[in-house]
Amino acid sequence: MIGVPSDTGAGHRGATMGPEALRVAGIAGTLTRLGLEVEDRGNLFGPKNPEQAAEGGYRHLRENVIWCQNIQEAVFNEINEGKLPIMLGGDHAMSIGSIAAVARFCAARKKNLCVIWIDAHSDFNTCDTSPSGNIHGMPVAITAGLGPRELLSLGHKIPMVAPTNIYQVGIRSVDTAEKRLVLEAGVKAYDMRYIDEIGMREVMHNILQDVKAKDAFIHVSFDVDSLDPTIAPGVGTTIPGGLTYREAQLCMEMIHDSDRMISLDLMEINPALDFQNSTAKLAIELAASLFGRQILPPHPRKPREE
Ligand SMILES: [Mn+2]
Repeated sequence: MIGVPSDTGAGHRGATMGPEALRVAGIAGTLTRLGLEVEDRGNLFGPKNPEQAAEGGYRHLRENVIWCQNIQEAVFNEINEGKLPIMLGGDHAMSIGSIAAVARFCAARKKNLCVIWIDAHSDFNTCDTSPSGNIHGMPVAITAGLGPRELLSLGHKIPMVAPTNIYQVGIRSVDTAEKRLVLEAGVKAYDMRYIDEIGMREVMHNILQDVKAKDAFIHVSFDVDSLDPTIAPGVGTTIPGGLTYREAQLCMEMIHDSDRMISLDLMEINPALDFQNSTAKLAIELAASLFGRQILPPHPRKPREE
């Protein structure tokens, strides 16, 4: 576990407290009880939030670059030693750093990488489409090759990940100009209507079949704002109509069953907006499923085929 106490990419302050909220809610104990060996590397250091307005279309570009460089280095070192890095966020711009590291790792091993991006937002803005300039609305575009040179160059190549290897789950808020970019890039976005109509099981089945066909590793980038705000109030950008508790659990359980996850981001937990740390606690419940916690052992008539 690598704590990343940054909110330099966000519009609201407070995600800086996310890593500690996850620790206080007991993430290490929960994972240890699943039989995992857990090491907490503490928090990375990075620039403070200068609370400046956007410059040239970006807020805090320089600060975000430094944070993401530090993350890239730390995550790469861990994954290269055979560990499974978990980034405790922190705002979602920080995933540019973790994905840069994981993509580099996969490229060196000639393995494909797929990213499962669980989020209310597409996070596919550029400086031309973003209404705010907040970089946490841009990380998918940047990993897919659209964005400022300073952040693109953190990757081993441009794009870090082929857009068609990015799968989004839970989407329900896409800015007007951003929609065209998402469609043009070929990102596989499963929005809430899609989930409503065909169900989480079918969505995840489709995604994981695709990943299997590519024989890829999976990086999971989980923004807690994907969850319905009634169960996850502690986020800066609540959007109604999000994933239910069971939809989110099934998503995580199925990713675990694929046995392909090599790294995880737990992002955008904002204790300043939370109620009794409930959002961090919920994130840990979901992380437990990602790491194999099961309600019961697989049923003999299991509907859990790959
Ligand atoms: Mn996000």
